[in-house]
Amino acid sequence: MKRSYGGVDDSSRDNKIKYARTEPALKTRPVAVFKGDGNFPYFRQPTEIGSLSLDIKRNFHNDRSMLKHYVPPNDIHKVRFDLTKGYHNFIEKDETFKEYINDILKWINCNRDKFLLEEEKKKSVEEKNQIRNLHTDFVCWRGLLTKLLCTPFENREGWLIAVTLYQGTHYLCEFDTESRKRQKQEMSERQKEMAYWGWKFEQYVTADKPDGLPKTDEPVNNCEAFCTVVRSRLEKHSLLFSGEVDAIDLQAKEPCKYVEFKTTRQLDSYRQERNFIKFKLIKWWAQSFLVGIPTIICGYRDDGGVVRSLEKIETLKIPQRAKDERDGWDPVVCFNFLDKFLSHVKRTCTKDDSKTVYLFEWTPPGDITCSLQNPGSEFQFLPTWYTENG
Ligand code: 0WD
Ligand code: CA
Repeated sequence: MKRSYGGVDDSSRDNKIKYARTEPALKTRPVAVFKGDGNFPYFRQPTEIGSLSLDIKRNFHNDRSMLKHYVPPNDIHKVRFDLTKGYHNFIEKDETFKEYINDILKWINCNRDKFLLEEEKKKSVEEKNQIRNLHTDFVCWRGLLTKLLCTPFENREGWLIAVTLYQGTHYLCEFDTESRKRQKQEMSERQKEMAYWGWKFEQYVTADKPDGLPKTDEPVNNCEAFCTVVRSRLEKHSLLFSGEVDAIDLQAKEPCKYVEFKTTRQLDSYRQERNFIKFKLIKWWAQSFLVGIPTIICGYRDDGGVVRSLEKIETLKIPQRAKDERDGWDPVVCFNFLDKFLSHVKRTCTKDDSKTVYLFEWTPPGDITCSLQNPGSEFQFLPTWYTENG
């Protein structure tokens, strides 16, 4: 029999049921709540357990093929990088195709052995292939954790995070908020050009090989990517996440030789520097700190998109600059908040089912709410190729 979806009494159309159980909404303000005893919560140094590459067609490879090498200019204080160059040949990633966390799941499927416990490693190949438990509490992209860390100090952009508990692991996946969708649609030509500047900057300072030279006459693309996969722990929460890494600097003295590239407008006044520290450096710090990247290479540009100088910023020295500012941000608050949020997720998402989605929503400066989505909702993100063998 054909089902009617038009009838007024068909309640199954309403996929979204407000989560009305005992878990109250999680507060994000006042930030003093997340000061705790003032000490940093336990955060284990992230360790790289693998990596993945995405080629120009965004196809997954379980390797380091897309890793780039940092090629510093002769004089970092005096450069001339025209970031608008080649804008009309930009090969842009298809943003309409949503990738969810599929590439991380592909990496997990290629690296099941890395999740086995010591006693499980002794079992037969057949038995080992049956083991789906990752012995990991959370799996997500690093960008999602960056957003969570910045939440206590963020006043503009909210977020939408879908969570599915599957075989003991909480998988987290970000979705665009309505406001973000609107912003993307309404981007002006100037904004699109400025978004290109960041990608072009990377091309000016990288090569495919350690002794290679930058090829700045070739088209820039934002499809290729190299991502590190790391394991870490925050208090009671074991984490596996992956983040894009811009390049490696084989000359670096630090044990982690990865570097992050950023561009920003040159700072001309104290007010500009203050805003840079308050609103931009928090994001730069959170992003690089999460995967243990010690160095950020910052390109200072003018309004015409020409970089005139570079600066090496040490990730670990960033928080002190924030503390020196009047009502700056505090890394202790960021990490305590993340710990509290992950505990809240564990308390709230209790049904272990690959098709059940808990949707967490946040609009600053409000509370974090959660709604339970029924199977088949637009927020369901674990693919059957990942779940059907388990
Ligand atoms: O939730 C996320 N962050 C998702 C990321 C959801 C689904 C896919 N991805 C992809 C990104 O496109 C990227 O290739 O995963 C890869 C890395 O994720 P991430 O490291 O967790 O992302 P994030 O830390 O937010 O951004 C790191 C870099 C960006 O560098 P800048 O300097 O701009 O922070 O990843 C790149 C970009 O280089 N990136 C993107 N590249 C193409 N299209 C995009 C995008 N939409 N977003 C970030
Ligand atoms: Ca970057």
